Amino acid sequence: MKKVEKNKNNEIKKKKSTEKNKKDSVPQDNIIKEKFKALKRKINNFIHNPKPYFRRLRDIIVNNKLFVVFVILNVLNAAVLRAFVLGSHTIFDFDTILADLTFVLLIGSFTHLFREQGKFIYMFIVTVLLSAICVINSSYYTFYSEFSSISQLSTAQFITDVGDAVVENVLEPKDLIYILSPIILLFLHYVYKKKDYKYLHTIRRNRNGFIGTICIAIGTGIIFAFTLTGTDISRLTKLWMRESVVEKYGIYIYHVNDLVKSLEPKFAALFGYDSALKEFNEFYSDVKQPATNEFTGIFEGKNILVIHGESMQNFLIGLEFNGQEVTPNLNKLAAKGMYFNNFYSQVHIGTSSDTEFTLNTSLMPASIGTAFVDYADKEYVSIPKLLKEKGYYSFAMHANKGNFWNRRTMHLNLGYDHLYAKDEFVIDEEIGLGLSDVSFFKQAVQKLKTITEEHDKYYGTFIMLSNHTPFSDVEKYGEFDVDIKETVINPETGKEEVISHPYMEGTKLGNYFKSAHYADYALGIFFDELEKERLLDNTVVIFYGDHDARLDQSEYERLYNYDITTDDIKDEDDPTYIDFNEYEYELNRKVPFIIWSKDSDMEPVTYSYPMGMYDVMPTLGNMFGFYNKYALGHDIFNVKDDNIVIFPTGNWLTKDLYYNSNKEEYYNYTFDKTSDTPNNFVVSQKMIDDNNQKVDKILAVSNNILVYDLIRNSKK
Ligand code: GP9
Ligand code: MN
Repeated sequence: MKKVEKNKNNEIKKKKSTEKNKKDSVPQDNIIKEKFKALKRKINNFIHNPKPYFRRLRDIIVNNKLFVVFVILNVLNAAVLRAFVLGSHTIFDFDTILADLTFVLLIGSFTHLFREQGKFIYMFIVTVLLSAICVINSSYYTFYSEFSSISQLSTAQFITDVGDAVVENVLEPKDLIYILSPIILLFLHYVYKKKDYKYLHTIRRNRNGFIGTICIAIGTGIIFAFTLTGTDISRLTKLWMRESVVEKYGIYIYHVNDLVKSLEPKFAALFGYDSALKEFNEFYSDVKQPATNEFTGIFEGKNILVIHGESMQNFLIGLEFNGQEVTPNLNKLAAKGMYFNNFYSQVHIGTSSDTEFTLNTSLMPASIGTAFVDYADKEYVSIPKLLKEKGYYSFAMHANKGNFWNRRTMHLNLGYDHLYAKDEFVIDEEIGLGLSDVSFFKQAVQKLKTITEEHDKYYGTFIMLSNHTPFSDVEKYGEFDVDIKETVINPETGKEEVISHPYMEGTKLGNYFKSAHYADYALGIFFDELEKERLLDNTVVIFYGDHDARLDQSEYERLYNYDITTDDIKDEDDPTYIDFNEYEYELNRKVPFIIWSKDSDMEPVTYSYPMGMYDVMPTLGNMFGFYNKYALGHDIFNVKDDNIVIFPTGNWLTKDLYYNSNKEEYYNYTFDKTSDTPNNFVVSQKMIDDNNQKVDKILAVSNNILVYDLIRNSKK
């Protein structure tokens, strides 16, 4: 059977080649004219009698069964991912389905160029890869509220280090449904194969199939292109709002685009450098050192002790269970210092390292990759460098490996004199990712004693570790009850007894409270030891939460809507039901920022100015007497309520609204949710447009500093 077919093919081939020779003798433009005529005839025929064409289409579909299944499965996977991550309404987004279809058809078209089983193998490999993209993004989004990026390949080592955290905290059954696609494809391959080979249309290479599929893809691509707005195109090119790129273009095109963008830094010197430098020079041309204020120079010459509070969110402050504070020591610090309760960490995928970067440079995190890993060789103006000019010794202590987040290299580049990492600590008690915070702080104080003997002034950062997701080392955190205890009179005995309502015990959020309580306990020990060693004298303590705990929005439902009378979640119709919507969730990700000095006569004040990590450097600069011209944030005491906090996603926040640039909508977060008066807060479109422009500019200038090394290169 096979042999006969082969002979037939040879005959066909021969025939074709003689036809080709004939054609070669005809002038070229005549051939084109003929082809046009034929096409016109076909279109006319189609208009007057479309039936045979539809019949033909049906035949093509039937004869390409497995290819059709391949296309449907991969388009479906992308739609399911959107539905899970961006909301069920996105599953039927016709434009995005077209985009996915275009991509799958394009990549699938090569199937026709393979022979026999090669066709199936190609489709299978593509499906495995595309499903893997869905699995990775599904779980990655849960963890980082962001789509993954190819640039994270360079940060993969850190992801493996926190790997257990990812698996335990993130990988859920919903992340694995995409694996069904390759399984279905494999199954159908065997089912169809048993019957005949028709499912592959032909076992030969099929050039027409290849060209035909590409033509269909071009058709769907053109229809999709008609749905694009200017904003859609700009988002694709800038890639700061990955979410909106996925929502419009689908996960596959997003990843192709991301791949291209990831390669961009490598070609930076070749493309766009001149315009980036021009924009940079214009942006900084009229930047002047800001005016002085009541805080100018108040801490000049004092030691700076910075505490990097791993995953410490602001809502922990003041939170109690059964009259017990979750963070009593932090509460005390907030009560006696300058406490900023509307402060955001502005991190991107570099989490801890992004916070350290933004705090020390007042620049935004990298839009692709991370500053600490991918841009560690660029020049930055930083707190340690500026303090060095004033005679300070700068160091950081962290009981994790020194190369985690590339700290060893990047800290040096930022001007730190020394990183006391894991190798300089005795690992005598482990919690979560490594050395317990209690042991870390005890050992750190001893090191600090030596440092103060050897150096006049210091800027030291103490990076905590224990309160890191997945918060599962519960038995090591010590006792802290997160269920509700109630004292009742037993009707039978008439005696008082304590009953327990199942509130947060056993939940991820409940475990986070226990973990945070432990970290706070460690902080208490740190302060006691510092005091004992008289290391708080002439010293300013700065505390910040480095980013949120990366817990799912759904985790908060029980916290805010638990009904003690029914031991269940309140009904949404209940008047006391708290709508912890996506905006409340975003706002709740804020972290505490506290400045306190034992020997300052400053009044303790709580400030609610909108403030971001990028405002820390200018604010401290004013207090300690250093200035960074390239800072993108502001001294908070100069801008106060007029500040804007921008996020790497392009979202931003002002004193009363949070703007989601993907959805192009704002949320007024200052309205009184308990009042009956509707929230009729209105802002002008001009204000939104102006802020969007400002945010775009700041993100572009910041990212270009990293990509094109503009601080260094602008001096040339
Ligand atoms: C690792 C620690 C945690 O050393 O700082 O990093 P994170 O996972 O929070 O970015
Ligand atoms: Mn962190």
